[in-house]
Amino acid sequence: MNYQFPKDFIWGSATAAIQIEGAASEAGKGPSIWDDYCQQHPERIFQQANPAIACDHYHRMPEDVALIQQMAHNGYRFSLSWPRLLPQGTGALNSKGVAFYDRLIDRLLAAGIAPNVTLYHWDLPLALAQQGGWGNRQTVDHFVAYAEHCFRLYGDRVPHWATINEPAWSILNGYVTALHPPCVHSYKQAIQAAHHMLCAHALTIQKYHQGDHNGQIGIVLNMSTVYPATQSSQDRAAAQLADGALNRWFIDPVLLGRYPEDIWQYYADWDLLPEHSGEELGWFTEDSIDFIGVNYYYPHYASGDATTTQFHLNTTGENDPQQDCVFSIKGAFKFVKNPQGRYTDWDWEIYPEGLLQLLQRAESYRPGIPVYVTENGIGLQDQLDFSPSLPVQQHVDDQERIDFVAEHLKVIHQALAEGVNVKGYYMWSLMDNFSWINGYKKRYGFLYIDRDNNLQRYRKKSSYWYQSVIENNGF
Ligand code: BGP
Repeated sequence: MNYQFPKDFIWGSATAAIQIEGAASEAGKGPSIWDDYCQQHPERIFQQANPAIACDHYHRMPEDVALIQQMAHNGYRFSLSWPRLLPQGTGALNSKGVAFYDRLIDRLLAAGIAPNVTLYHWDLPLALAQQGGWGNRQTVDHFVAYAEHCFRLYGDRVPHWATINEPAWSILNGYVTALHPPCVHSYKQAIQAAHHMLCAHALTIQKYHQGDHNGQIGIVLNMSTVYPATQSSQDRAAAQLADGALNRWFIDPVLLGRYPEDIWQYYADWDLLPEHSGEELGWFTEDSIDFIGVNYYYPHYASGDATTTQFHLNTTGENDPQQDCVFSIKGAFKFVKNPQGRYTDWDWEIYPEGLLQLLQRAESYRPGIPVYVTENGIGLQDQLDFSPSLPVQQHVDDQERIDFVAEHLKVIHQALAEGVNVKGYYMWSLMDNFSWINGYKKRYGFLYIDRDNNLQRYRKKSSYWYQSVIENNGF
């Protein structure tokens, strides 16, 4: 069968500033919470990697844009580094940071590549983190002021903006599992910080629309599908709770203008409701966002049999059952594996149908809303192979990535056929990058980054395949 896509479909890939830029303390950039965390706690990052150099994209940007162009992308999603633009998170702009993104946007546009810009992909300025970060109500105002700078500087050239990348995942790891900075274990603080993030989102959307810009603005959510582990009433209730806490608590305010009632009541019973949430809910108006970005990697299976609180992420890629991911909140829910599932070496299930259901869900929230798949990809242990018998296209043979992307594009095609307004696909990621606590071993890119040889870029087999998909607008 042939999978043809709409004529204006955006084909791209995605990155995030802290994961690729490097130049962490150069050219006036201030430290972010991640720079600091990796310096203070190298033992918590696989093989003690840190984002100080990352892919050195800050210095190699022209080469990288040329590669994106070679790969025929018509879109590219990246994030602005808040501490590169505002080293203290607030105050005076850093002119070198401003100029860097000016050059990047101009180069992309000159190459016919539409920028899709995320304002916040987790690199909170350290100065703000030290004042309480997202737990502090003032961070909301600082974020909105930062966003206004960005709209004024780049608003005339950027067609798509996203406020925040995956608020749920960022709050969950920062304040519940404590696997990401600020490494807090507190449901109360998690829900307060999430509320502040959502307020920052809502106020930023208002500012953008008041500014009468030509582009569109949305948010990027990781609406991971949650299934009950079994059909028992206990597991079904667990799935409802997990879906409410991880998905609906974020989607409902953004798309419906209110928090979900069942989870509101659950948090009220545990005295977890965020301060000021009543008066601020009016900010989440129903017509607030212009599009929704969805990131999808794998689904969840919830069980109600959660007798301990425990969290673990497989960061080694050893495919070792001892290393399996663990997520369990005592008395609430735990996630379990799908016994029939196909899993990557990092214990992430490959399940394209989950993406289909997620796209259908976005449509059911607001029929016709434009949806972009803003991230979808697979971490692999790709290898360079320069055997003379191999053509250049096969120096990194990542057939598994081709299969993964093709399977997911097929379900996007199906969603389109069902009438979901999917407007584009950004593969995660343009290049192998700093994969948070997984360090550099988990490779996601179309471009292989040779960390043993001056960060040389090599196109992987998947990048040639994806180029042909783009050139044919299908496969
Ligand atoms: C998403 C993040 C990305 C990216 C991806 C893969 O949640 O938005 O920044 O890193 O996950 O995750 P990881 O690198 O942890 O494997």
